[in-house]
Amino acid sequence: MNIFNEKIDKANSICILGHERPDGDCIGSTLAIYNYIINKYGDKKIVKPYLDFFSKNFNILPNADKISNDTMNAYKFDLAIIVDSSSIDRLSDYKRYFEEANDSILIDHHENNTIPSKVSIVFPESIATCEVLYQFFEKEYIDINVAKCLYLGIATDSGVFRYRATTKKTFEIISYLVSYGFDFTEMLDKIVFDNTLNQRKAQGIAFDRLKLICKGQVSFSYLNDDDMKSLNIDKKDIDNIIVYLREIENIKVAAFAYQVGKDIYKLSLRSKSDNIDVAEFAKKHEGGGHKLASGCVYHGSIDDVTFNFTKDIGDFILDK
Ligand SMILES: [Mn+2]
Repeated sequence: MNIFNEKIDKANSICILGHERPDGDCIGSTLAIYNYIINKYGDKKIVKPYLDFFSKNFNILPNADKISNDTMNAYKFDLAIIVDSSSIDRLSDYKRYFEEANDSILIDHHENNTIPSKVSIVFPESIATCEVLYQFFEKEYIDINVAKCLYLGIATDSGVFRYRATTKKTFEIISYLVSYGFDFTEMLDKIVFDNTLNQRKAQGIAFDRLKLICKGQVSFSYLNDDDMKSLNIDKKDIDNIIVYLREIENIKVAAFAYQVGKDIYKLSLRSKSDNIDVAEFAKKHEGGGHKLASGCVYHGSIDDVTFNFTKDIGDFILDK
């Protein structure tokens, strides 16, 4: 029995925690573990997954309705399993469940993970936490429900199997998972590709304002509070805009600003060049993230933000 299964075996009560604003890999990992434990132990253990609110599109995943956003449960769990989270702050209000648990195990793929878990399983070369998890699951307890969750996590974190960290091993795992015979096309459409009409309209506004700055090396656009109010959408509805801003020829960096308060904008950043580490840039501007994907904060009107960001990112990529 590997350490992951040993920890689960010993614990009578288990909470599963992920990062704030959970993405497909985070939700997929959380539910894969939940379904796996249920398959293996039935109702013999208390298992509680906790995550922030997420898009209702994920509700097609098996047992998504078991995920709670209660941050006030006074219960102390035997074991906290943390997935896909690189630092303690990213656990947001659920970190107390981790801190109060007797034991903990972290499963992740973020390099330089700083979570002080009793056991840490971090494989930075893996495209997704779900890819790491697959290697620790006992095959006989993987069923179609677990397979769907693992598939979704790997598909979303790999940009549907196109990012560089997608490997032969990724496809071997996927080949095994699809053998369970679920409709992955429908799942990808519902969770990854389908947009609401107003999401498409928001993208339209962002495309309309899209410009190339820094001599064509950086794409930039924004949405403000009024845009989001008029379309009745919020932050999670505009997550994917940065993906489209990245898909422009000859750019090195894509940037998308969205208003989060009076004179405050958050910027999502994507690098298309291995030489440009946007996490390094973000750290100088109240943010952080990965080398190729990060986020930061700018203050002022959108004209101030545009002006200052153009100057800062221009200086940053100058010698790269
Ligand atoms: Mn991930």
